[in-house]
Amino acid sequence: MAMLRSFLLLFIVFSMGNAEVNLVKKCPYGWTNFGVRCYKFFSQAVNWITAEKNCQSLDANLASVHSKIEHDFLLSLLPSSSTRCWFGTHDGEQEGQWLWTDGTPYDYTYWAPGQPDNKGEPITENCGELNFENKGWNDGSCLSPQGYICAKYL
Ligand SMILES: [Ca+2]
Ligand SMILES: [Ca+2]
Repeated sequence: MAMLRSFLLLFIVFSMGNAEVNLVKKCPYGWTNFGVRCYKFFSQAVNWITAEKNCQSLDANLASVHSKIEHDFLLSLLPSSSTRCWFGTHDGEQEGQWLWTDGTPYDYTYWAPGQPDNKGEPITENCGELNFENKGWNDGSCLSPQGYICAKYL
């Protein structure tokens, strides 16, 4: 009986331990939590595909956006109100078909007025840029160097 009680006690202690681990799931140092994901702005200016690859090397993707609240949260990570940066949308597969690199549904947009315009010759614009003229998203030339925001799940 005493042994059974010890086992029971051990079981309870271990269960509580696990529950605690789940509760204290935190973002890595330097990343900011929002909802179920962690976000970080990187100031190193690189082209869009390098930005996505850099995110992937950190077990992340360029950030996707699914609501105005999330969009405003991303802006709050930028060092200044005029900073523009790469995030996770592109229409490089098929013109006008915008996707998120993290594979989440394309259920929200916040394009700046007149964007996306796929402008620029001979290079067209296929990569998502955040905070264009403080007005919203822009499709920019994927080759231009910019900072970027990565996102990963908790
Ligand atoms: Ca395009
Ligand atoms: Ca554009």
